[in-house]
Amino acid sequence: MTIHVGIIGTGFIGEDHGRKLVNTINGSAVSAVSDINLGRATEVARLLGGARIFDDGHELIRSPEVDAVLVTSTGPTHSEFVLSSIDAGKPVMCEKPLAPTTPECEEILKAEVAFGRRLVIVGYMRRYDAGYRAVKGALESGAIGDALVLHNVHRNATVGEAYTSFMTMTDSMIHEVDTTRWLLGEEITSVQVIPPKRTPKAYPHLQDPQFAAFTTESGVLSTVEFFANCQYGYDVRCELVGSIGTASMVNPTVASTIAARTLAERIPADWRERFGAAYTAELQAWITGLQHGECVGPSAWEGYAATKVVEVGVEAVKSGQRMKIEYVEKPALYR
Ligand code: NAD
Ligand code: ISE
Repeated sequence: MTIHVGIIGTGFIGEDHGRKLVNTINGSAVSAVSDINLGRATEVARLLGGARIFDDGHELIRSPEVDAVLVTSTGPTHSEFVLSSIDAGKPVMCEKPLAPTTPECEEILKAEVAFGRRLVIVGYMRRYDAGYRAVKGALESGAIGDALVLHNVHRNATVGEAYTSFMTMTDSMIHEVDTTRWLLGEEITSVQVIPPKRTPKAYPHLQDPQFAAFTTESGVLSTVEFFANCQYGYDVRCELVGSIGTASMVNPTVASTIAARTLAERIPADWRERFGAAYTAELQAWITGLQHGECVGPSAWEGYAATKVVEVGVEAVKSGQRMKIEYVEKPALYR
């Protein structure tokens, strides 16, 4: 059975996911696209082999040509399209964040609970990355003992002028929030943000790098160094320190050359290169799940929890204080 996907938002990641759904993933086709930028929608529809173009994302969701919805538009538009998909009873994969605010996420939780079964997954693709899975495997096997400290590194080569110090939390560190929760299997209970010395390579309004410390229910400390303008490439990895050992991963080498008695390793340029295989695995798991009537991927609860932490994280950026995090009660659907 082929799952016909409709994509709302045909920017960078909409196009990237669309290409995978058409060329790489087994069991999927892209039947429809929508973007407020019609020129962009037209270009991507052509690249994807002639998907139908809808002026309005809600019309795309209601179309009988669409079995499942992929929301890859900008964050503030996510909740309306996820809610509309639930209303239509259609499975929906939403890129991070589920929504930028917790009231929007809570509305999605309520709508899905009222619907009675899971339809929503959120694009936290690192859960499908080989390195992160190996670190989780080491913890679960007992090889490193009890988790004590998680060190995370997240570096982008450069960011544009529109990128703000709050976005270090809401756009970038939100991934470490999700990986911390998923690796350790616990909720985050506090966040503190400490600004290090600034790089001269950032726009003056941006605190860069940014350093955060999260604590979890059992007291594990998870630190994140996020560096938006590290210049040298895209570098994302972590080390989990346990009571009898540690598990760590490398930023995968894209290619290496040996010449003039020098070994040079090329590292990824950006998230598309670094996490290409993880995006493919995430999309394949979603599509295969749908073929079997299952909703496979991080749930709307995971989306809510990540947004909750970064919402408090933004307050922690402002205050410099350690801020406590409290959640709404977890509905039975997600337990
Ligand atoms: P982008 O700006 O390249 O693309 C967003 C697209 O959405 C644009 O083409 C825009 O015109 C369109 N859009 C905006 N409002 C719309 C609406 N109401 N209806 C239809 N289309 C609309 O951004 P991007 O980098 O592709 O990011 C998109 C989303 O994916 C963001 O939420 C971002 O956080 C997420 N993202 C995730 C990862 C990841 O690693 N998982 C990486 C990059 C981006
Ligand atoms: C981007 O939106 C992503 O999600 C990338 O994975 C992340 O590395 C980057 O910092 C974000 O801007």
